[in-house]
Amino acid sequence: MRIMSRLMATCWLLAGLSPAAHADLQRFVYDGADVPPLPGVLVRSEGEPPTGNNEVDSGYDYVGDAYDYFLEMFGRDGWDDKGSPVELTVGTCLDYVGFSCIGTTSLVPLNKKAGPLGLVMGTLSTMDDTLAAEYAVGVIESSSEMVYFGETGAIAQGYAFTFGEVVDLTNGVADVPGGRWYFGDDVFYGLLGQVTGIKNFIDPNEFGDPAKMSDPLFQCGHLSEGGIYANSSLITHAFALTTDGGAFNGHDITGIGIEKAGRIYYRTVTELLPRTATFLDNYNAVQQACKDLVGTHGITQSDCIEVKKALDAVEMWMTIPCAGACPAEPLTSCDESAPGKRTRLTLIDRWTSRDTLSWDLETSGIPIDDAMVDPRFYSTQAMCLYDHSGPDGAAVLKLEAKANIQGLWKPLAGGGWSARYPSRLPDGVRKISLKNTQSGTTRIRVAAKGENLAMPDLNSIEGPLKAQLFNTFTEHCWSTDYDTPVISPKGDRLRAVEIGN
Ligand SMILES: [Ca+2]
Ligand SMILES: [Ca+2]
Ligand SMILES: [Ca+2]
Repeated sequence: MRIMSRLMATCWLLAGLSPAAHADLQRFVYDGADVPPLPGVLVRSEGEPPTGNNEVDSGYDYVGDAYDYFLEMFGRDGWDDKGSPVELTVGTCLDYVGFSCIGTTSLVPLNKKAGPLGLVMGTLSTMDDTLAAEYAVGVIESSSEMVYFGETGAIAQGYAFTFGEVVDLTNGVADVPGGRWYFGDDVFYGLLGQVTGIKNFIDPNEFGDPAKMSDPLFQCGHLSEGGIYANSSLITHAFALTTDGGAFNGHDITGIGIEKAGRIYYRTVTELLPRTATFLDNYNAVQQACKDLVGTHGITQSDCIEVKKALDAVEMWMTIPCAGACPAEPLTSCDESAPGKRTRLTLIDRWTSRDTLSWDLETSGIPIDDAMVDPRFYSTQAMCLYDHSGPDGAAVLKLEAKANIQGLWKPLAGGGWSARYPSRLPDGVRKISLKNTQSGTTRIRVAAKGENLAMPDLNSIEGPLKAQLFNTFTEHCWSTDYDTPVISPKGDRLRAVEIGN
């Protein structure tokens, strides 16, 4: 029936009250004290009077607030725009997913087929921003295909946080003084009597989150849940700067207000972002969304200039700084071609969209699952080519192609991993596989193509060529030295073959 799709594991608490009038909304609130199993005991259905239980009643109201925001601003018919109901479980311990009583989660129906959106709020964690963020997960999942891993996951999570706080700031339910742009603020004010939360949109560093792409706090390598939450602050920071304005990183931004900003970001996340969105895609898509909306709802060309400034301020255009860059010097002690096995490297330098790299290697090195860990959660593979065109024949990195979108990796039946990438990904990697063969060897294949593949001038290649694949997490590598690469007379094709010894 449902799958757990999101976990927002943090702690928060307490509640307020909000008005309610929601024509087609169907809410079912459950007391989760005795769960599992979900959803718990039904305690309040749509249209029924308050129960007197503060969490039940405020949760009921906050679902209404989230619903109303998306309805009133965008005409959205419920979380999935198909009028499907919302089942809210409050006051539960989420132990069934392995953590405590203080997380929240959103349960989107399997395959996003029509059905209730399940929102599960840990004990005392039912607040307007946290609940609206989980509701926004349903909105995002039902209207975009974004994978929830790595860079794309951080973007998706950033939008969920953003709309959680937008609902909080616009629902008419007063927040703690000074709580603007704090996520989870009501919870902690209740607990500690001071303004804090788990995220600060306008000052991400307060909670150890990066404020811009080049921030040392940007999380690399382990781009799993933790990295997704931290790096999502690029989205939330840009949104806060767009809304309120401010000076950051050399940019002076004039705020355009929360309504316009919300409209632009909503269009971006529901209409424009691709399945494997990068921060660069988001940089372009947010600006496109603004352009699309000029002339509506008071949005102007000059608003779009401020929107762009906020994106520039957080360096949204950059390639993530941790995408498994090739080392400046080639690695040593890599697995090499097995005796008698042929290994091939082909480079084609045509007009940009036809640039091609292909490399294969069969090695009797360590089994693949010892050489790398689950790439859906950890690491990047970087394909690196070095020649010897440096001073005194020193090695120079000539080509780098990274396979760094975790969500696209799939385990192979016989052990190992493969990933197929759509076109236009950074660095142009299209297909990569690392698998165990039946004869006990490991076969590596990398294929890259297209305008994003940074093909070097083949005529500039000097000396033996070294091809390496590098795993950024385990630092394991596979390598071949091609002593005699052959370059075509026109300089548009390089072929190199070696046989392992
Ligand atoms: Ca609040
Ligand atoms: Ca509020
Ligand atoms: Ca808040």
